Amino acid sequence: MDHNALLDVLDRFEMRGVHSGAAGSSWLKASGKIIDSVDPTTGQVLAQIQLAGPEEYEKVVAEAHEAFLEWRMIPAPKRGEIIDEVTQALREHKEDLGLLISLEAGKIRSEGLGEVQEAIDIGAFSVGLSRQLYGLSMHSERPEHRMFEQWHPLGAVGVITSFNFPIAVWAWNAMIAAVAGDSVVWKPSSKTPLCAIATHKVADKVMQKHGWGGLFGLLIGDRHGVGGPMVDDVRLPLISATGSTEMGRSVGVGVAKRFGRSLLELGGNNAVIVDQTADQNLALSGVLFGAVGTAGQRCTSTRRLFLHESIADSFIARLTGAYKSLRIGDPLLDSTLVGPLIDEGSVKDYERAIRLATEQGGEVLVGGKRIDGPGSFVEPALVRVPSDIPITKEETFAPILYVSTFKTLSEAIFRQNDVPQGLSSAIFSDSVRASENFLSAKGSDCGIANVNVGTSGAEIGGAFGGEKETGGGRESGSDSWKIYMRRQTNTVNWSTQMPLAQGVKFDL
Ligand code: UN1
Repeated sequence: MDHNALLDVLDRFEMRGVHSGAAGSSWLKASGKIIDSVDPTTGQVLAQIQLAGPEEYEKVVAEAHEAFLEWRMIPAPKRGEIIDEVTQALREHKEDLGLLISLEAGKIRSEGLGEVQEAIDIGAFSVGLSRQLYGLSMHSERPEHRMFEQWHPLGAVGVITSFNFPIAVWAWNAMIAAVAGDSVVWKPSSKTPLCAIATHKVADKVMQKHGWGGLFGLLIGDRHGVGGPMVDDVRLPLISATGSTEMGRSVGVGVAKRFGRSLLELGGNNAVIVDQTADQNLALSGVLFGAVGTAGQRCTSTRRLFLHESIADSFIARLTGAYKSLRIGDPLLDSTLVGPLIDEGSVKDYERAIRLATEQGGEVLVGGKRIDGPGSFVEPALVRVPSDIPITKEETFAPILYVSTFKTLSEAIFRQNDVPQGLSSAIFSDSVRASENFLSAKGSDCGIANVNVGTSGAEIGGAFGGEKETGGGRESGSDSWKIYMRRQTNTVNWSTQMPLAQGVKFDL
């Protein structure tokens, strides 16, 4: 597959040249600065995007708010029917959207397609959900009274997404928000603007057809023009933000100041424990995909590996062999397993972490260098560490795996939890006792804990997110929809009396 020949995907989405980064009910003339969308494989500029400025911000948010006021009164199953069509449109564009993810985010072909599939899956989930936004009913303590709760739409939802899942994480939020009766204002990463523009075009075409242009707004901009104003804007009762812990801290504090809700999905520092009973073939593939898949640029990527001392040497030998045979290169080639990092900043972060790990006593077993030539390529690194040295407590968004040994399961669990982040975790074990210990209240402290399944690649059906500096939010499946709605408790008195709760008397 010739990399350059694939650039005509940009024509299919009409994205050559300079493109505006602001869309409400129609594309707006943007007034901010112009940025480049860069192909991380070649360093070539794919297109340019003019960022949204304050005027476009105002227009898009006002339109989303107006659209919400109408959309909230459409019955949820009818909203679901429209989202069903959006999902179908994503299916029809799966190839092209997947290609674009490979071009702009550098994911290998199968992961680019997998990400679009994840967006399709959450669409299908949301359609079903549109008939299941259930509230409970309670038995009132007063005679002839009825108590129940209902879930109402919340408002326009601000969605801030990161470069590493440039389409799926928008879909996690937007599909559920839409069936819940909310509108959406999307601020994508300015590292992957084309993925956002194309996705917006696909979804918006369906929305326009039904007269709902403006329900999904798009604002590609910086912190000054878009991010900051979103955080402060009371017309956005929920801000759902994915990205670094540093970003999440400022979003969380800012939104809390105005008593808004935030849904934060921030950094992870995910570990795998392999015990002495583990099926080592399973463990090897789970660790390999977790650590080097997506070039280590998932929130869920495996960053730490704890091996039982009795199996450590043989496992490390096999893992080292696997690392040596990784095919690194153009993500569009079918044979490639590891694509580039997103940009030079990420390469620098990788180099810094390798340097610090070495200074702190780690030994690089394989990889550890940037690869010369065009593009932001590095060799996935396996670093043996003598203990939990400081660098192992940080999330570096790159393929670096810190390996160490343990003697007892409780030691391994303690060390796994002994980091500021709490997103994903896994144990490879054939022992029921060890696995259940790992999943118990005194086990993993993460939002995701797996047995014989790696740390990354979660399905959409479960709630996704984590504890501590990961931010505490849950999005995607299970009952994550509740944060996109407001709960109302209702009591109806159908008697001819006015009894008070708790037996209080207040008669004249
Ligand atoms: C992310 O990296 O922000 O579980 C999301 C996974 C994917 C989602 C990752 N389904 O790895």
